[in-house]
Amino acid sequence: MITVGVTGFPFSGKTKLMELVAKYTGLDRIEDKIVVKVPDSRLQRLVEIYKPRKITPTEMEFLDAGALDPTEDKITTGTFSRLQEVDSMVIVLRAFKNEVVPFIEGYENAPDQLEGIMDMFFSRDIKVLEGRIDRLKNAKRKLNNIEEMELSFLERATDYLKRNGNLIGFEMKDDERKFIAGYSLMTVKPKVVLVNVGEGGEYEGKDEVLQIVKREGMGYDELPVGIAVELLDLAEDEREVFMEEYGVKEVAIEPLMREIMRVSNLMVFYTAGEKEVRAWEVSRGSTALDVAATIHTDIARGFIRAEIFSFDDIDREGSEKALKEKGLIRIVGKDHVVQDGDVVYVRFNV
Ligand SMILES: Nc1nc2c(ncn2[C@@H]2O[C@H](COP(=O)(O)OP(=O)(O)OP(=O)(O)O)[C@@H](O)[C@H]2O)c(=O)[nH]1
Ligand SMILES: [Mg+2]
Repeated sequence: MITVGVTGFPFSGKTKLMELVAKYTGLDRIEDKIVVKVPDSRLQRLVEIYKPRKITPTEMEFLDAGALDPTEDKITTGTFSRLQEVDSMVIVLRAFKNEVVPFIEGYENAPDQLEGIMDMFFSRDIKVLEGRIDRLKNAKRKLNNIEEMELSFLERATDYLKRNGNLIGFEMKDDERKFIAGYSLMTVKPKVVLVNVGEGGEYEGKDEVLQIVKREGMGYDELPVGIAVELLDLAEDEREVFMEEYGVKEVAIEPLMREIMRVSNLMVFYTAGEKEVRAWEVSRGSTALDVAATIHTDIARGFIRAEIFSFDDIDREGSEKALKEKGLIRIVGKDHVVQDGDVVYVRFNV
């Protein structure tokens, strides 16, 4: 299960977003951590075809990680330590009008908030990397080979980060990647920017926000979070009337979740039978063997071959039998690269 930390400036609507997530999942109160079953139309279609006894969607956990505030180091430090623990984050930017809710001075519009947050991430990461460099350099003993390797890597990474503001395009070997994972850097974590827009959906500085999003390789979504929470209480036909009136395009969190999956470089594959239809998440580019290991280590260990077909094929043909007759089920080995939406059956023996 992928975990998502919700953060942003104070009063940007982080708790409101948690309320929306809660409502969405049928919880009647807001909690700091909420697990959401990821809505999946492909999974629903497979259920129609297989009529399984059990249905298992993927899940996503949302955590309210708290505020990032350039004027309050202590609050920000607490938020960093919670963000360290999550796989990805949603950065909520405030673009709604509300006279009673104050802004932090100098951060009244969305692009300034986003640049402010990027600066906080950058400074914090430089501090983490330089702290580690100091510790290694000041060790009162001879460094072992791995530590020597780490030190030279740290110096290169810090230099690159200082020059580029992020580590996009920084070349790493596989064992260096492990170092990076250990530091839990904010600049490296997959991020989706969620602009909390007000009525009408327009906001100042959208072009700049989109530019920063592109530069930093982040995902993007916009949602009138406050209004969406209220609209979810209405019956569907009533809701549509109000959506039109308020100029609201979307009250659902699916697009946000899709963006989180995309920037996290994840895709979904399925296993399907009479017993269970299940969705699984794996990294893009995973092989049949990776997929087998996701299902069960024993299945990977005893891997013989995998039988694979695409969702689109079974969606069109309507049954596995039809796929067999048309030769649309492929038999593949360990190294075959699985695609998003593939349905996989692994043959194994233990
Ligand atoms: N008009 C309007 N008000 C909103 C919206 N979203 C949040 N608010 C209000 O703004 C205030 C702050 O919202 P929260 O969701 O508590 O913000 P937060 O980011 O959790 O704030 P902290 O946890 O204090 O950092 C509350 O009074 C909300 O009711 C919105 O979309 N529109
Ligand atoms: Mg809050």
